[in-house]
Amino acid sequence: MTLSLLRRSLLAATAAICAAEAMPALAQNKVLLRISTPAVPDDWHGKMWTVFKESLDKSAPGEFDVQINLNAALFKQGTEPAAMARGNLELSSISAFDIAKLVPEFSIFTAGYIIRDPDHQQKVFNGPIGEEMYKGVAEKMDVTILSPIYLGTRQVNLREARNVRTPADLKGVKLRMPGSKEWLFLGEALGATATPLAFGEVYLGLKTGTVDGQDNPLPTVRAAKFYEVTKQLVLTNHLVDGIFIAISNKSWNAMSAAQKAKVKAAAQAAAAFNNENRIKEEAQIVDFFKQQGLQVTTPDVEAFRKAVQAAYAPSDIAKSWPKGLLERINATK
Ligand code: KDO
Repeated sequence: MTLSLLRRSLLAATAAICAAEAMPALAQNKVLLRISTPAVPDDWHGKMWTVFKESLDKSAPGEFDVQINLNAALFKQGTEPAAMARGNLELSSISAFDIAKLVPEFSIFTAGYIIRDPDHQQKVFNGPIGEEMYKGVAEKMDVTILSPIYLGTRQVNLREARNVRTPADLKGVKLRMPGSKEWLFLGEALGATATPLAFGEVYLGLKTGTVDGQDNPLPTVRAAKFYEVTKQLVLTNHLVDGIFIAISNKSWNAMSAAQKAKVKAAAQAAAAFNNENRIKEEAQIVDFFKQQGLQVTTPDVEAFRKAVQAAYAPSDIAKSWPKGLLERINATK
């Protein structure tokens, strides 16, 4: 081999090594955003993560590695905050119930018949009350809330149809609730026997009769196909439910101001997508269930409201609510 040929092949080999090393380096430089949620792919808060990813792909091409894990494929429902604190997860949509475990005053948003409707919810969380409450969340949970999400208005969904006018009519009904004390309290306040079960087990629980019913917003009853294994929807409207797109502070604090702005905008785009579609679907979804052969009944909602409020008022849960917060929430217009 001549000297110049040798030099050329050496140069080529060096270039190849550099390129090979540069590739993983580039991948490593991408900000990893692992998402875990129990949401099913057909539900709006499952689909919204694609909107989040697409928004970032557009605003910051090649900067973020967004990995979406639905169906609780990465972490079990309710364990996401701990995973974020350990540094094993960057993003999730956490519930008021998840937050209340570490930030007890947040339990005010787990109580039935407090938030009036989706508009009230957005005004509360996007205004001064939200700002104050999110500060407590950041301090105690080491996560930053990027946007509230309207999960929908929760209704009771029963395996066998029965005449339900008041909470007394749910006596003895094994009502599946997610597994935490605030959820179980809500189920009992509705007059039922609250039975804890993870979201992913509800379909089978209803099918086999381990539980007599469950509660969820109607778009979720459709997306998770609970209507296939139940016969009745009781429109209790007991909880205008919210979840919150949250990011671990470890990940958030490592980002530049420009990256933070893009991630926040992506979360807001995802929220807008979810909220618009969910509200639209809720307005016309009852017909779908009727076509599926379900009975859709309206109980005495005032009787439910009174019973639920009477259950919370003297409870330990309500003891953690800051003085005047309930009145401020009620006064938010
Ligand atoms: C549920 O388990 O019933 C629930 O609706 C609770 C919510 O907080 C949220 O975890 C939701 O499930 C999942 O995202 C699945 O839709």
